[in-house]
Amino acid sequence: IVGGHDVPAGDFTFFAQFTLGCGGSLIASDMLLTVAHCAELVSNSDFAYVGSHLLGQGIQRRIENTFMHPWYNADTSEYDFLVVKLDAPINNIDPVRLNSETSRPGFVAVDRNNGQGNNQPVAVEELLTVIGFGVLQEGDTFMASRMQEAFVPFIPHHICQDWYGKEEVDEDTMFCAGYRDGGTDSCQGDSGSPILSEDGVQMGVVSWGQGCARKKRPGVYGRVSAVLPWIQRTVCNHSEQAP
Ligand code: 4AZ
Repeated sequence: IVGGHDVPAGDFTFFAQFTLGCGGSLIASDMLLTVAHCAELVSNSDFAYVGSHLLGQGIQRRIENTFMHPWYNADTSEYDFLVVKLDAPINNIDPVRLNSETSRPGFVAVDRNNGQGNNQPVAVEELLTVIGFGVLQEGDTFMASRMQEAFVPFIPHHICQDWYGKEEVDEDTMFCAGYRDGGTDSCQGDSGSPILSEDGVQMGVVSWGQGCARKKRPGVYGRVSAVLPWIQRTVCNHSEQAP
């Protein structure tokens, strides 16, 4: 994460780290969500660590199996999702809630006049929170030793696509978040980490971007609502603890 700050101990306990890098989130007691482009690294990791804001700490579980989204396209990054089955459940940490609203992330109405005058509420881009142990600057070698969080606004698809130009941003399966002038972003090592709404619902997964925190090159996130039925089916079919 570039341009973020340390996460307080005890926040985001559903966060999962893999030994070799990449992040994820606890979505059922024995299931994690991450990205398909981390599949090899996840499979080769000795452990997933869950529940700690410190690198290489937390509850340890082994990776028992991985389930890649069947429509994952490594060339376009469409459907960049991977569900991971752990060898044993984690019963004392609440899983994250996953977003089901296809209209989100998007815009939230905010009354800019503080309810005093006649002004109508205006639509502003939803402010999202991305977390992870990825590098603190593009080109850095070492992961962050403490979990970082950064606030990044949702970016409408037509604007993000205009900024990225020839590079395709698929609106159905991705969304962008960040600032026109950069400065705050996810970065290398954050892949698979969750991006959350203000009320703590997971809206996306860190998927790709051109560099980190560059002007007009915001982070691109896998859109959770696009694949929620697949996630729920996969958890239901493979979790030994499904509700
Ligand atoms: C990466 O290499 C990576 N700025 C992750 C996120 C972003 C760029 C690169 C988004 O894992």
